Amino acid sequence: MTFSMKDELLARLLKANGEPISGQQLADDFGVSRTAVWKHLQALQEEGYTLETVKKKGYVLTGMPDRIDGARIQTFLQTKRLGQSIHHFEQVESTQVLAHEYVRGNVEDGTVVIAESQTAGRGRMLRPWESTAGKGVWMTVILKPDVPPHLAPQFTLVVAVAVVHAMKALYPNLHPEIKWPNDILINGRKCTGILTEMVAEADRVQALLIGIGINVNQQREDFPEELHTIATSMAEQLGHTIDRAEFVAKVLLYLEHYADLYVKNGFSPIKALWEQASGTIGKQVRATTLREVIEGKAIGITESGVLEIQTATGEIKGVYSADIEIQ
Ligand code: BT5
Repeated sequence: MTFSMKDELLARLLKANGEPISGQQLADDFGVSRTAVWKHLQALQEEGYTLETVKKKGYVLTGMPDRIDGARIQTFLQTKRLGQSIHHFEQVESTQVLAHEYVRGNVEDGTVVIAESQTAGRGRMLRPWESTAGKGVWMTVILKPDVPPHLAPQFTLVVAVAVVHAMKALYPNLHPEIKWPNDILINGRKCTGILTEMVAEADRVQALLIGIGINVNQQREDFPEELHTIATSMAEQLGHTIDRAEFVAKVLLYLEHYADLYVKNGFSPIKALWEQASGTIGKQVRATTLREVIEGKAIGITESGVLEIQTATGEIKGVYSADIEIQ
């Protein structure tokens, strides 16, 4: 674990579950002075955590801000690698940009960069990604799988399967569907976008930077006008807000599981799960690629994740990258 002292202290207070812990105890456990403990507790209070002092017994955590910092995620985390190092920020330009810097600094596999808000969140082809403060999951997961670069696009499909399964595991009433290749829709509206970027050598992936943007607790009025008819959030669909930290931990759990499954057993098991969760297969679609527009029925994906569309003439066309409209 590479968490800051403040995060570790917070994790400790969270785990105490309302039981007071003395300042001396904390100082001894962390091998620092009581003054140092006190300073970190002050910093936590400045971030919106509330602490009570129980006479002669110590500190109790009585309230938390709605944040997805490392310590809060850690209390729910069940992974071996993913999220063992979390870099949390109040506001960033884009977690993708920052993740590229971390990759240059050679961080460990599974490192997560996560922010409460992004000022220049981005989608594919540098399209803007709306990242309302404190309402979503805006994160980049750095993976270092031992695979050749041409397999990178398949990870987008692995991630989509993982997010759908995490949503269903915690909220069985949600019915998310994957729209090829990188969107998750609920009731026909976009709730999640995935952006897979890569740093690679000729024959080997050095790192995948998996950008995941999930609308979690926004209400209708939180979305800008232009997204009103196309976007939705989990809370809007469920009718109540959810604990973002718990949900992030679940996404990381499923992502670790399916990424490992993919590296070990190849694309077949993912393909089957993807097809089960897909809202694209069997539908009439219109695919806009950089070169052409293809209309027809989406009939499946290939072993390498390419979408197959059967046109009116019966011809089957493979689409590697496109924007899809479901008709
Ligand atoms: C995507 O692109 O869907 C990938 C989005 C990835 C965002 C994450 S957040 C963490 C990480 N850091 C980043 O800077 N990015 C990643 P694309 O398929 O190109 O879709 C972009 C389109 O989705 C936009 O043109 C809008 O129409 C729409 N859109 C923008 N923000 C949205 C939102 N919050 N919810 C739903 N739709 C949105």
